Amino acid sequence: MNSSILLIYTGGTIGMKQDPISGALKPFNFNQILEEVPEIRKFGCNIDTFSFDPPIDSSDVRIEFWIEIAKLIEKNYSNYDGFVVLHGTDTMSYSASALSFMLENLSKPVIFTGSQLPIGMLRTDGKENLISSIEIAAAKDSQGRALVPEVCIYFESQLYRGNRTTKYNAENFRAFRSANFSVLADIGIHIRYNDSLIIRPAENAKFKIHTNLNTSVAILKIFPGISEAFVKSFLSIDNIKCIIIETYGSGNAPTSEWFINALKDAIDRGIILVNVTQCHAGKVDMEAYATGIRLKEIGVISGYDSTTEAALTKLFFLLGQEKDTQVIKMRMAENLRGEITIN
Ligand code: ASN
Repeated sequence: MNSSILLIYTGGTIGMKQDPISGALKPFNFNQILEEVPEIRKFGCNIDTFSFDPPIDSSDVRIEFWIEIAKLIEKNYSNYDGFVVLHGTDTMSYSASALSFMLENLSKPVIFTGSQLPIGMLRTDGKENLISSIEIAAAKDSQGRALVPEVCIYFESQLYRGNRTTKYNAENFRAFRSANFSVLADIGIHIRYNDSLIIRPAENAKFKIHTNLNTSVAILKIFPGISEAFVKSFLSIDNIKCIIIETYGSGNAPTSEWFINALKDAIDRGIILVNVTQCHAGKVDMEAYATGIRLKEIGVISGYDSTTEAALTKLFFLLGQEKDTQVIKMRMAENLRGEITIN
C-alpha cells in the first residue's frame, strides 16, 4: 500500500525569498514550495501539507511552537505513515531534540529538514533535502513497519538522530554534525540504513506526547578570566532550577575556592548542575582530572556525551514531568531517547 506523508512547514530558509527593499531573507508563503518542487507530486505516496501561519525564521522558535508540532503529529498520527518537518536550520537541533523527548513510543518517522539556500534558488540544497526526507519518512520494511521510527534530521546526504546533532556550519551545505553518534543512514545512490542503531518502540507500547515543559534552565559557559561577580550573579537568578555548565575538555573547570563554593552553594539551594563539555566531540568524565573530581565531589552531575541542545531540552522535559530533584538527577543519567552513551 502507498505511504501517506504529512509535510509540516514551519519556516526557515527553505521557504524564504529576498525582500526586494532590504535584500534580507524572509519567510514566504508555503504554496511556493510546492510550485518550486513539482517533482514531489511524482512520489508514489500521498503527501498532504500543513503550514504554520505565519512561518518563522527558526531563531524565533518558542516552546509553544514545539507543543503545536507535537499536538499536530498526535492529531494526525493514525492518518499518516510519516511526518516531514520543514524547519530553519538555526535552531533545528534544539527543536528535534525537544520533540524526541516530547514524542514517546514513536513508531513513525519524524524527519526534520530545511536548507541553507532558499528552494527557489538555482543552487538550492533544499530540493534534495526535501525529496530524500520524504523518501525516508515513507520507507517501510516488508511487514509494513517504518524503517526509522525516530525524530531525525536529514541534511546533505546524512540522516542523523535529531538529539545527537548540532548546527556546525553557518555556510556549508553540510550544516549539521553528530560528533558522538554514527549516522542512522547514509544517502548516495542507495539509502543505507544503520539498522542496528535505530530505536524502535516496544511491541504494543502506546504512542503518547508530553507537552508539559518547564524552561527554568540556564547555561553557564565557563571561560578563562570568568569573574566571581559574574558567576555569583548568574547562579542567583530567580526561579532557575537547573544550570548546564559548559566545561572544558572532559568536564573540567577552575578549582578556585570561590568558584567551587559558588557552585556548591547553588547545589545546596536545590539547583541541579549538569556538566556538559564545550568540546564538539567526546564525553564528560569527571574522574579523569583533579579539576573534574572537585565538581563531582560537590554534586555536579554528568551530562555524559550529550549535546547542549539535548541536555537543555531533556531538562525542560524532565522538569515538566517531575518535582523531585533526586528523580530528575537519576533520569538525567538514563538514556531516554538515544541522546547519551552511558560508558
Ligand atoms: N535563519 C534561518 C532559520 O533558521 C537559517 C536557515 O534555515 N538556513 O530559519
